[in-house]
Amino acid sequence: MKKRLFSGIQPSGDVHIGNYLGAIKNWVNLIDNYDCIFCIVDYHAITVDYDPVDMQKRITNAVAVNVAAGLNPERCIIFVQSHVPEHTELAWILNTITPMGHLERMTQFKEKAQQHAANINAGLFNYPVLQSADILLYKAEVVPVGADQVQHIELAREVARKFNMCYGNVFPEPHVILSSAPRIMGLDAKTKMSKSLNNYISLVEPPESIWKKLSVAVTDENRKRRIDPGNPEICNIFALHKHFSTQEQIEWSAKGCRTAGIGCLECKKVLSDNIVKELTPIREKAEKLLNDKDYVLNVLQTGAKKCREIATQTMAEVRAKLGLR
Ligand code: AQP
Repeated sequence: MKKRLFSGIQPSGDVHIGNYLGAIKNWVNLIDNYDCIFCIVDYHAITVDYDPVDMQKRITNAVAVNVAAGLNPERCIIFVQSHVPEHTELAWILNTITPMGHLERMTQFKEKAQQHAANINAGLFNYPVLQSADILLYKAEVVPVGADQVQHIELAREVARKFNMCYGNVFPEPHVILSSAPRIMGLDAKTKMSKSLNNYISLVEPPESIWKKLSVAVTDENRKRRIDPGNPEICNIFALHKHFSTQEQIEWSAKGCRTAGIGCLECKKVLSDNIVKELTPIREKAEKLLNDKDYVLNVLQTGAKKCREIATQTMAEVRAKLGLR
């Protein structure tokens, strides 16, 4: 039997190349070796201010883009978190064994609390408990995520251990799988590329917009003039070259930067062309899927049905251990 894999993505905005390189590409590579479940985590996305009018469109887009990027629903489960009520039921139970101190240490909570100072709600604080429930509900053993989520998965491991210790063995302790690009920086080169910060290239970004964004993206800030040599190792454009360009182009870019043999714009143009080449089939496929009105609906209905079967079984076990029936 294959080990179970679980991972999620928030419908909190445009899926971007950080999500793609840090998570989605890895998911696609792992799909044959694991029993995979991928979740659009809408309950997580409502922990910050958002417009309810946009939510269903964001969910549909997230599904279409993920499928277009290679998550074939014939070979994995794709579903929406709120379609399976057991997620919140298990989260409540796990809340009762999760120490507040552990949640107070979570870096994402501290960052999001700063970013959303006018709405620091209990859901934002408890986000990692719901995430633990998402994973443990399916007894997933592996969780491929970007570096920003590692602390949350470690918490899920602790929560699983504590539950098993207090009430008896139910949950495996999940392990993180990182991609080769666990932290893609935004085009500002200062913060992680994020849906909620306007510092990204979306997976369905049109070619002219990719170039427009890249042409003003931050490079090695010490390289002020075309004739100044730069340091590729601290240049975010070079970091992106490593994921989209050929070995020859990567070497050309590093050498050209160090010797001032090429300008930043020239270097960005090659990167832009490569990103366009990789993203165009994804954008075109996503558009095609979105034109089929029932496609996403069917994928999500099938996914939710399969997930509910697993979730019902786990919750029966959990309730029995807790003496709740
Ligand atoms: N910049 C990134 N580099 C590498 N991996 C990343 N991931 C996110 N940003 C990067 C990984 O993508 C998966 C899905 O992320 P998410 O939607 O659950 O939420 P997030 O990590 O909070 O992503 P965003 O884009 O930053 O969303 P907002 O702005 O809404 O908070 C995860 O595996 C994540 O690690």
